Amino acid sequence: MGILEKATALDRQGPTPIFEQVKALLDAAIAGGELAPHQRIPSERELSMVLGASRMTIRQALTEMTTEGSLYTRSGKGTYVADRKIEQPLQRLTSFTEDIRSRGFRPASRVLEQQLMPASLEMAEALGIRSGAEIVRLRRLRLADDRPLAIETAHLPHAVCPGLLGLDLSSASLYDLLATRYGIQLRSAKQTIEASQPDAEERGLLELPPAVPVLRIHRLTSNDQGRPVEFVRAVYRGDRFQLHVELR
Ligand code: 16G
Repeated sequence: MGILEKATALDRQGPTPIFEQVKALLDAAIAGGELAPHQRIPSERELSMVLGASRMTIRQALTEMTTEGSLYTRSGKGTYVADRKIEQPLQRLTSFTEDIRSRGFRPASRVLEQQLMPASLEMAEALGIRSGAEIVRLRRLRLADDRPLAIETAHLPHAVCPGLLGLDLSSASLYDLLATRYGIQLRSAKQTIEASQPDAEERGLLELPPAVPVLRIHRLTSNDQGRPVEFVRAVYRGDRFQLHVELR
């Protein structure tokens, strides 16, 4: 049964506010695939008529869903279903490839830059190597189902992964290569996350609609002996990415 035939599903006597019930109906239609990403949803007027709720109630539901990121509006054109968000679990150390696959998307990368270079003072301090020591710098645009999601710039001491740049980094997972080629067991990471505005290049690469912010994530990842192995600066699309953590 479609969303537009669910008028009877609203419970007018119960304790749940009507706008919450409208949200739940729309959420269920999105989760069930009846409303697909980028599909236009029925207008406020149509929803109000079919569901038998006031336009104000419908508007409240749509506004909240827009703020929460499950819908977006295009001025003068209506309200649309947003892309599903991709979650990164924060309890476990996972790779981009794992995160994307576990959400049912196909991961891929476009290598934007790869080079050997001397470690700057900042990089050397982060990685616990001497300044000027050779590091691998790998900048990749990370894609989920061919749509850009993040730009990640990783820095690794070349001594721990000699010859890394000779490998195909556009299809492989960096973490898989570190494990299988170099026997590196990544054990822990320190990560900082902040909201930010993208610069023009980032906006272009990420194909960001106007006014969408990004998450800047820095990660220092260490091996099973506690030695830093990678320092990453990443920029994730704020509208497609969610960080999840369970607090006890
Ligand atoms: C994650 C990591 C990144 C790492 C990458 C490896 C963040 C926030 N997270 O995206 O540090 O380099 O996974 O992914 O930067 P891969 O194994 O798929 O190449």
